[in-house]
Amino acid sequence: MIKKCSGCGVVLQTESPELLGYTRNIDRDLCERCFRIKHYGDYQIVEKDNEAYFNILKKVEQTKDLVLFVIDLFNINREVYELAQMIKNPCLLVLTKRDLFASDIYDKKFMDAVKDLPLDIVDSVMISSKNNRGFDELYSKIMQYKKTNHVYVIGLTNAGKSTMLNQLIKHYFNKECQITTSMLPSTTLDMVEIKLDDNLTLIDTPGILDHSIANVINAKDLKRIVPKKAIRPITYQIKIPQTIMIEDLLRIDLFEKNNITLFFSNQLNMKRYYKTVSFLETLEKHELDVPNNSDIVISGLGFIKCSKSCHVIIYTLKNVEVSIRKALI
Ligand SMILES: Nc1nc2c(ncn2[C@@H]2O[C@H](COP(=O)(O)OP(=O)(O)OP(=O)(O)O)[C@@H](O)[C@H]2O)c(=O)[nH]1
Ligand SMILES: [Mg+2]
Repeated sequence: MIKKCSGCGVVLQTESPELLGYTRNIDRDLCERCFRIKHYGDYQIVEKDNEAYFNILKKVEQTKDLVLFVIDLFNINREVYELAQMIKNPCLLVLTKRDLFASDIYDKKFMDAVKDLPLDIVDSVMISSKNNRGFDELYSKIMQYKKTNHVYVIGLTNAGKSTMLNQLIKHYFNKECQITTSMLPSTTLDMVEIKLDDNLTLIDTPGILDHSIANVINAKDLKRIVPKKAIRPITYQIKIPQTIMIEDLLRIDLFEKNNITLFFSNQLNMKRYYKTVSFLETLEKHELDVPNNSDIVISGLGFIKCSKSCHVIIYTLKNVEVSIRKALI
């Protein structure tokens, strides 16, 4: 009989320690990888392609079940739109990680930023799994909009899907749920079904792999990049051409008068140079023409708000998506 890991959904096996799903004892509920993440914080990166993911989306599409479309507020990028285009089911938008932004920012700003996603949006809700905010509303909206007994959770990898489900299940179904969560991408590897009662089964899915910086750096560096608390934005008045450096992760060359605001983890060091510099030129170069009141999003790392339209050159790590959107804040 096939048994799946209750942490990540992968099929358990006792044959090959080097392959996914390995456990020494098939009576256990967790694979070795989930066990090590949970008990030792020992993250193991998994190479995954999106093919298996597209098959999961096809399965979801064949149903008319409600989808909780989870969006990480810190990482609203072009790839969120790409994923949205693949979902035809009715969607309850769940904007998560609200704790990463100051509480005096109106929620409506965030809601407005995603209202044009190409989805069949039935409603939206703002949550923070870290602060346990918005869960009453989330629960009641799930109950209000679900049409069948099954509700799927979909989003980019690392969006916070599994953390949200664990919280929801703990508080509203009085069950200790043990889906594995981690700050590295590709934690959930296959569908994880949690049957709560005869009327509701919640189904976690692996996130689609995007081009976040989380895919290209190690766990130690990622710990500093991921903001731990509300970001204190830093505004620079640009009067003459200059460069702003964020450690060895990002170089921003600015040429025209402007006001720019940086939203990055406050654990990262930023430095401004008023002269020509030649740092990080082996990294990937992006030349951007940014419209006024727009953000440059460096996927997973943060974003830069530009008040006026401008030409900007960015150097950042290879395979990290750099995109432009209307200013979030
Ligand atoms: N600050 C903050 N961090 C969160 C929140 N929810 C989740 N996280 C963090 O985001 C990271 C990813 O969380 P997961 O729940 O594993 O994300 P996922 O969407 O299930 O990821 P995959 O399984 O890889 O697709 C973890 O480091 C979580 O602690 C939140 O509300 N606020
Ligand atoms: Mg997950």
